[in-house]
Amino acid sequence: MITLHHVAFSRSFRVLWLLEELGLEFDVKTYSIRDGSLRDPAFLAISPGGRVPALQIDGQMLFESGAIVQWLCEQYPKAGLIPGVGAPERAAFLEMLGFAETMASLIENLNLSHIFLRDPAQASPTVLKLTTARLGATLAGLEARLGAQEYLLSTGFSGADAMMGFNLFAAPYYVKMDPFPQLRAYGERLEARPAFQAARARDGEQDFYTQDFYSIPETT
Ligand SMILES: N[C@@H](CCC(=O)N[C@@H](CS)C(=O)NCC(=O)O)C(=O)O
Repeated sequence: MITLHHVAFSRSFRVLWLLEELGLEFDVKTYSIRDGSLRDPAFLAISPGGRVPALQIDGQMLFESGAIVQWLCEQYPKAGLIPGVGAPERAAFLEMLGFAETMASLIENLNLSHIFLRDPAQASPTVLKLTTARLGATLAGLEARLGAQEYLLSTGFSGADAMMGFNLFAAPYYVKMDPFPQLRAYGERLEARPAFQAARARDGEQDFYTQDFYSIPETT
């Protein structure tokens, strides 16, 4: 019995998608980010920071998307979604798990400032500008790193793509993707995967972004 604790269009999508890639059967328990349910003591007992994803599997409860992605890929080695210890691209896989969170933490800060602050006008335009530039720099770095490669690893699709891929669907709310043609093509490649489509069908509708793009407010 596998249960994913999930918020629509959040980092728990990474695990939802990976579970589909692995062809596993699982239940999804969906939460709202706004109604306090992630701060309920019952949920905090599952995920101490009150964050999703959390995954109940084989009698264990796991949290942190990077750890869950690595654990699942290692638990189901026949799927070939992780280079083994000593394999040439093992380090690149681990780097990409971490880099995905470097990028996601910038998106999270922008979400907090633009969307979740009670009065978004209170957000510092200087900090917004800096955070947006830092997000753009991570995208530029990823664009250069990916080059003409189809997926993050030269060996093909891996758990690192499920980890990173989610960011590419959230970053465009804050950064124009025109300067990143490789990332746009990569995002389309990811979206075309049957497991991605199956995960999208189970994801649910996000209820926090109300605009297609959030600009940095003008400083006076
Ligand atoms: N590093 C954690 C971050 C998880 C995280 O912050 N998830 C967000 C959704 S994207 C969340 O649960 N936010 C709820 C909150 O901050 O209250 C991971 O990768 O699992």
